[in-house]
Amino acid sequence: MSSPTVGDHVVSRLGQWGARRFYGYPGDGIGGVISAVGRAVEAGEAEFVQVRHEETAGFAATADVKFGGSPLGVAAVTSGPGAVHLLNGLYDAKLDHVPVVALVGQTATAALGTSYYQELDLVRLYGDVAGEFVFQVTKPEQVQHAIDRAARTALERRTVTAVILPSDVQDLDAVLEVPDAHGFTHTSAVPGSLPGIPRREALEQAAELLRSGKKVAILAGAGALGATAELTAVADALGAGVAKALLGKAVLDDTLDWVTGSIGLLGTRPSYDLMRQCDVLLMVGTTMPYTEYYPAPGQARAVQIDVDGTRCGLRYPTEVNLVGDAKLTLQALLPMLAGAEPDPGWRRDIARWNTAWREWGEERAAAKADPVNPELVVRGLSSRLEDDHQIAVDCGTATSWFARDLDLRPTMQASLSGTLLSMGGGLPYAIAAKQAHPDRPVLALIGDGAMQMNGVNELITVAQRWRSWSDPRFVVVVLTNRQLSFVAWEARAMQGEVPFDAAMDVPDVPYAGWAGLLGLGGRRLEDPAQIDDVLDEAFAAGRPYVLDAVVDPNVPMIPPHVSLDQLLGTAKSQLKGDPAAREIVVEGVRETIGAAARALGKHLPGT
Ligand SMILES: Cc1ncc(C[n+]2csc(CCOP(=O)(O)OP(=O)(O)O)c2C)c(N)n1
Ligand SMILES: [Mg+2]
Repeated sequence: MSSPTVGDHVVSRLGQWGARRFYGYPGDGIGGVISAVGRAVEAGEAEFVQVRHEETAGFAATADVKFGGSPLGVAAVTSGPGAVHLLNGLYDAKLDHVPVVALVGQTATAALGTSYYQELDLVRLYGDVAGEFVFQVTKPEQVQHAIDRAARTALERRTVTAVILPSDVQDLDAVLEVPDAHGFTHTSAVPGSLPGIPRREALEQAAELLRSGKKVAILAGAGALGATAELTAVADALGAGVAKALLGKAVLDDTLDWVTGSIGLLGTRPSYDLMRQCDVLLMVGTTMPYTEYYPAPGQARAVQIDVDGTRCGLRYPTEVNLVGDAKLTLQALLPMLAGAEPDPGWRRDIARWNTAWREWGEERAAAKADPVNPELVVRGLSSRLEDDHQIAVDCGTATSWFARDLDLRPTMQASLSGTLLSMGGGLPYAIAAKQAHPDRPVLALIGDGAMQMNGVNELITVAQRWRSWSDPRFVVVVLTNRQLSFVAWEARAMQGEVPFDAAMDVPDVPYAGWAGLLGLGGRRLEDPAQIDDVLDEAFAAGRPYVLDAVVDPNVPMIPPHVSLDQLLGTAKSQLKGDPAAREIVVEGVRETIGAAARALGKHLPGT
């Protein structure tokens, strides 16, 4: 074998960090690295997942880590346009605190600075997204420390780092042994120890505060995933109710009567009440940004657990901040909580709110719609999910129905672009979930706008790869409402505006037909009477399946606390002659206002 190149060194050193799956797209700017990945694939030491667009490589590298596949995500893309395309996917990782290393090609060193074709100032361009560490390699001796530092920084800071590689440098002979001489650095590819337990005094202070609560609320986020048993034990010891941020939705079973489900604008009314009526708040692994869904400032005494101390006290004025691993910290707290005396009526109230919310959910889903009610479709998915299902969700009304209508359990995994809230992540996430665990079934829930943004393209990747998955079950549910419905609702509710058709309407595309052309299964659902039939067919299919559900864009997304302002905004837009007004009024008076009022009635304290 010829001597290893810089590209080979990059790949093998990342392998030492456990990063062996490369999502990407080739180009001459990254040619030397791609060839090296090819050699590693041949040797059984790496995997290359070709996607259809560099942005989706970024989403998939992020999701691979979120679904527990790779410890560290890697995206490899070419210079110029490839580098620009990748950015959005990398921002998804950065905002959701996922470690990802970007390998980005660059113009050859001799041409750098000449306004060469595809030449961009990548150190500057990546200076924000990879602000913790972005480095342009110009000599083979730098590879070891560049990769070690990129990997370590990404892992320790849970962020994005970038290594930029001019094309000629990638093909130079590797320097695997850095000289033992002045000016050379020798680095380690051994990860740091994992985060641990906070100091005992801080734990005792937190325990004392938590024990003082009569009505304790817990807010659990992505950082709590994997700590189901500990979270349950602490919640039981405190008689607490638990609400979940979107990225932490799988941590506790949605059907437990002390779990109020999702929180925030897309969340549940019981989560809102839980926060607004508690006297003590425990936040675990979350910085859920919608501050109006926390207790009012001054209402509750609060403790926060987070691996990153810089995120403590960011959303609520906490009194004790425990910096440590969620599972270990909860474990350490548990014995200190003995003697807590929660109000016995608190969990009863929570259970009652949950019952009322569930009844309302059933009413909403059963409401007549044209042609199919999206909530009915999503509710139909719940009963069909397997214990080991992996669920990927896109940004749109799908996010709302996922938050409210899909019942998850801790054996499942679910994720989305949670903080960047980018459209177009759903299918790349679903593909990454399969690459992470090819033996587990996958469900993707995607709006038609998002499907048109990245989904129709990435379905090609599904067609390209599915035969390599040991379990081929991969159901894509497209919510075809021929509209960017989420933003149409935002325009109505937040601005009191009439949605502007030319901006909001999206073309009708036969997604199931497209799946058929690609050799995948699929069917369009237009008749609500066929929901069960089509769902059964989709979940039993022995190959990926696109369920193209034609749903009503006018089924209202009602915020959990139905603010009067928002209802008035909706009414104002209708008065201005919203073309959907007639349907919204027909459905809306009965559903939006009628059902909201019924639910509110059931929730009023003391009723
Ligand atoms: C990349 C990107 N562009 C625009 C938005 C703003 N946005 C949020 S939801 C949404 C509509 C999504 O439409 P669709 O996928 O059809 O789902 P629907 O809401 O209709 O169910 C838009 C445009 C975004 N979040 N991300
Ligand atoms: Mg839509």
